[in-house]
Amino acid sequence: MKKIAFITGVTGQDGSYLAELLLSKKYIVHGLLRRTSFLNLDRIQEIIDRYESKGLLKLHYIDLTDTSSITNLIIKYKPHEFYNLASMSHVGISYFTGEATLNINAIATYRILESILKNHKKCKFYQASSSEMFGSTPPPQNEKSPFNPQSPYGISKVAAYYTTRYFRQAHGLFASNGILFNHESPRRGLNFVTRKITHSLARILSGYEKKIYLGDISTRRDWGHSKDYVRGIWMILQHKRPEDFVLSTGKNYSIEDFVKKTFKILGLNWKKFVSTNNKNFLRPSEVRNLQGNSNKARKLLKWKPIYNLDTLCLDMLKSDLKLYGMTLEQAKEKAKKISK
Ligand code: NAP
Ligand code: F7E
Repeated sequence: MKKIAFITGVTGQDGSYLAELLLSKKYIVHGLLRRTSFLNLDRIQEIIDRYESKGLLKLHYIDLTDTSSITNLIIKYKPHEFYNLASMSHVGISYFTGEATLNINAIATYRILESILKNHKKCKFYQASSSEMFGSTPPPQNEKSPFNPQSPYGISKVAAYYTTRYFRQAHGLFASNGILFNHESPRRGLNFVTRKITHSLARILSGYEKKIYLGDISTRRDWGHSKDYVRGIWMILQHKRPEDFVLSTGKNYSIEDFVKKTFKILGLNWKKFVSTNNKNFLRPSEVRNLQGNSNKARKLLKWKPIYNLDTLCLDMLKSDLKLYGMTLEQAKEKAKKISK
């Protein structure tokens, strides 16, 4: 019998890669999405075209503030695995929408787990926890490091993390947290710093923009590739016991390092095109330094990332250049002209 997986956040970066991975492993995937005034299916259009008519991919509208919209689907389809990836995932925006962030990221996790407990206790549950929970705790951070969240987003993820542990410890659910450090890809949202840099650079070369306006570029992150991380997410639910795992590369770089690497690919002097400390992108409190220790996942799950920061940067830049009709070679030629 084919396994059935539910994915909230299937239209997002990780949800779309995870859906592809599970379909390649012969799962039946149910993508749970919210209603939007403008259909937002770009990241999953390819798998819709390939799998929906065969009944292997099914999409359902839900609302994370509406428990019965989720419960009805759990009762009807009895999933083997439930991946809770939906969230208000932008840390900077969470300072302006704290209450909604807690509702969607934390309370919805409680709603889903309570529904699983009442209706389908055998279902395994994955919670998309985040390195933002460590906040100001100095690196390296692992599963035992204390949480010191610095934003409504971080607070919401800590609450969801403990909710997941509570349903595991008190009620015996197979419920696991993946504590994932930053991971990016060509499918990353345009207002996260890495994608903003690669996408704006492609626009500069195409003549649509002159400069990239950034906030604090001295903060440091441990960046991996989403494709590597969704493989780890799946492995976490295949482990023999429900447990919490950090997924990270173990390397850390500043935002400035990411800018330099990206501009270097095209031989451009970044200082001419980047303006920093723009107040629109400064946060009331910052997470300054994240570097994960993922030894537990590497040992118990045999997970390890394939991409490093250079291959990640190149993948993202090439994809954004392609959006503007350019190959890497053509972009290098344009770069020579604009740097004169
Ligand atoms: P993403 O690209 O921003 O995707 C978020 C998904 O959540 C989208 O499908 C979005 O739907 C959905 N969503 C947001 N608000 C919702 C609501 N009110 N109701 C229903 N769906 C809603 O994020 P991601 O990078 O794939 O991250 C996946 C998960 O991992 C998130 O929970 C994130 O917080 C967590 N995480 C991410 C990272 C990272 O570095 N990427 C690291 C650690 C943890 P729309 O498409 O309609 O907006
Ligand atoms: O910021 C600085 C910013 O928004 C990274 C989410 O996936 O990872 C992500 O959260 C750093 C911060 O990601 C700009 O202040 C400078 O120090 O790309 P980001 P994030 O906040 O680390 C964690 C693990 C998650 O769980 C989240 O869901 O870059 N920065 N200038 C900027 N950031 C943005 N967005 N835009 C700027 O112009």
